[in-house]
Amino acid sequence: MSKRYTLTAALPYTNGPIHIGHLAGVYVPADIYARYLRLRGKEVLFICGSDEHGVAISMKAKKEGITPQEVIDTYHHLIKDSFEAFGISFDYYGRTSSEVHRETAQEFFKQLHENDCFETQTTNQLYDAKEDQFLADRYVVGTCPKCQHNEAYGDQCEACGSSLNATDLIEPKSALSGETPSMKETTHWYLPLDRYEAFLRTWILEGHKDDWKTNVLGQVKSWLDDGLKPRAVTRDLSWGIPVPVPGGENKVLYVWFDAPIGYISATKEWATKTGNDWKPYWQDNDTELVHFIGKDNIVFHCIIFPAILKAMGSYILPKNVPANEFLNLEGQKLSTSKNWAVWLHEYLEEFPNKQDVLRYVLTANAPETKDNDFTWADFQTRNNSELVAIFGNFVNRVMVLMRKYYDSEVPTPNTNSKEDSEILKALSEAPKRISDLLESYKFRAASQEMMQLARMGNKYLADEEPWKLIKTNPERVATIMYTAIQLVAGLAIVSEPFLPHTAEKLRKMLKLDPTTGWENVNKLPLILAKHSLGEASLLFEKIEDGAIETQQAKLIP
Ligand code: B3M
Ligand code: ZN
Repeated sequence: MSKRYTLTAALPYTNGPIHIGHLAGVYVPADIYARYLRLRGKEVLFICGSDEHGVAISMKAKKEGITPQEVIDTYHHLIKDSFEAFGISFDYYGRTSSEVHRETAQEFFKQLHENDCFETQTTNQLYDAKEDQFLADRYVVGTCPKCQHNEAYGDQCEACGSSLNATDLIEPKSALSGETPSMKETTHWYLPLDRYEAFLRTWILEGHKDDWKTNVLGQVKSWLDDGLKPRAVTRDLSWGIPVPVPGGENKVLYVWFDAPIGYISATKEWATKTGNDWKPYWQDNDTELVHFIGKDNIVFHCIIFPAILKAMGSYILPKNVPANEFLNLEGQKLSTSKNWAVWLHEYLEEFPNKQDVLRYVLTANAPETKDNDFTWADFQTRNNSELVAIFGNFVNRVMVLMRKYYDSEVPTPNTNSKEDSEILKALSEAPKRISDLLESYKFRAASQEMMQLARMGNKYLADEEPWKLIKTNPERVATIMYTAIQLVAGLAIVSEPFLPHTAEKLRKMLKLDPTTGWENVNKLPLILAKHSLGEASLLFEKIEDGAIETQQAKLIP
């Protein structure tokens, strides 16, 4: 394992709230990984923040008749609060409207400019004369030349996922005025991606062919096989970071040039705040950089940003980019504009204190290798039949019996039976199995290993029936309950990455020594005889049909 980890999660655009698709694809897996590494005692810096530039923001402002600043202030706070509520444990949550970020992004641009890492090109671009505005990215819609979808944007077609140039669109229309644009000449800086083709091929397709996800390798390969072209890194817009070189007047940096640099500026801000040095997190070869993103961001994190980092010279490259596929909702694509979504801030109002339930459902059914579906029925089943009936039930039974038989003081065990030894062996081997899965970004399978421990505990109690033996063989019951409480303590530790709120409650209930960590689980016991346990509290509760029907009804347009 590496010395230090810099983990980044895609910076959400602050043009709207976030929904379960974001959580499932990016933030929950990133948080599981961060929490796991911290539990292993690693040095981890987990970075995110708001992506506050780009056309998405100015369009939203225009639509609502407010300023871009008002848009970003509203959503920055809403999104940040949602993340906090779900226990996404960022070490720092920045924003790309900050001064440090402007400076950092401009420094990158200036250095690349000085080192002749850019080309300039003067071309005809789509122009909306009525609005006196060049049309790029989301300012222009039209028909996708690849799949004929008629609502493709000037930067990307959401139907087929192709990345586009505004001038590629068939029958383009201005998203501002609805007019057919004219052409007007303009000059921009381009990053000549073609210069990096050989390097990218060797680094990713050869160097990472065994450890990167196949969906990521597949996209990278198809980009490289198509041949990389120079990509404009400036825009004729007013909302963004000013281009800091002569000729850059009235131009700003392309949002995808500045946004990933946001990870670095956020690290700088964190370092200043905590009295640390930011450089090792980005420039030391002993640091493992991992970008958590959704599949629509692969090209930016595997091709464009690495090309920028490489051109800068002193930066490390990502060790992995475990991009996820998309989550659908009740069989349909999540859509902000069609309001087909489960918004996190609304979920929190309707299911207060059930953050871990959603985290669990989204992990157990994560879109890791293919698009996956979230349904409210599945949400209910996972809650009622797994979290309540297996995890919660096991913990509760142990706590109740401990109190009833021993006034919550852990009994001294007698000789282990074959069954007890098997349980302890399985428990001590679980961390390794879970670690191996987590370290290969198989979070779904890892969550099921965790649940399997609770399942095993339930079966153990059902087979041993301590409630029947207590009168006739109390010595045996002491051993059973001692064994069972080890399993509960093991769950308190290994469940933390997945169910952080629950794990915290469990630790309190058990009065677990706070230094007890991942490594202790394979050096049992976790709890000694005579240890006094705390009060049991409810971990999960059943979700009734009515609550599910309310959610399903909300989705009917
Ligand atoms: N804001 C796009 C997105 O939310 C973008 C990610 C930036 S990561 C540097 O899909
Ligand atoms: Zn398309």
